[in-house]
Amino acid sequence: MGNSCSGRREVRLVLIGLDLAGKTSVLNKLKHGEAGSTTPTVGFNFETVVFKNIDFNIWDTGGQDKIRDLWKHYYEQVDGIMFVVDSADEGRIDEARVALHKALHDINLQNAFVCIVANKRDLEQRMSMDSIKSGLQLNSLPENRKWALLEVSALKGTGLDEVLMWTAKQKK
Ligand SMILES: Nc1nc2c(ncn2[C@@H]2O[C@H](COP(=O)(O)OP(=O)(O)OP(=O)(O)O)[C@@H](O)[C@H]2O)c(=O)[nH]1
Ligand SMILES: [Mg+2]
Repeated sequence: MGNSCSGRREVRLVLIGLDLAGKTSVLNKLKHGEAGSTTPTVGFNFETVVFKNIDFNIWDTGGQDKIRDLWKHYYEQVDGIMFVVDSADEGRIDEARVALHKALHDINLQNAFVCIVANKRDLEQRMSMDSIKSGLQLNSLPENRKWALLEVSALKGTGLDEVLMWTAKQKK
């Protein structure tokens, strides 16, 4: 209500994905224009990123195996998730798939949209987008799930505007 009165829109998002995927780097790049140097996230980070007059309220979680269980505490309060994948980590694409599908089965994410963010596209050893799509079994997502697979580089900043614009479109 407050949003419509002030003419401002809000999109609430949570960044999830395996450790080292680049979640914090994505958030840093969006907020500060630099991916910067990061350390593994243990608690969480929160930033409001303003883009095209929309407030993107973004939580960044830790992806290490032992703390992935914490992701679910954010699900109830978000409109959608950004699942970040390291495009160059073919060895862990199966692990990423399991984590993604587990999240999407959570009761609190049944109406959430999911933006799968293929990060580190600047790296030469990146997987093809088709391999990522099949590795994550995105074709098996149910018809009613709003999803997109988008390529970015948090390091270079490429593709990030498209990610924000896509999420804003789903919120409408
Ligand atoms: N080449 C390249 N490296 C990146 C990119 N994004 C992140 N990295 C590197 O990947 C490593 C992990 O980045 P983080 O942002 O800390 O990863 P994270 O997903 O937040 O990791 P956790 O907090 O442990 O879950 C760091 O060394 C980053 O510099 C990218 O777009 N390109
Ligand atoms: Mg992090």
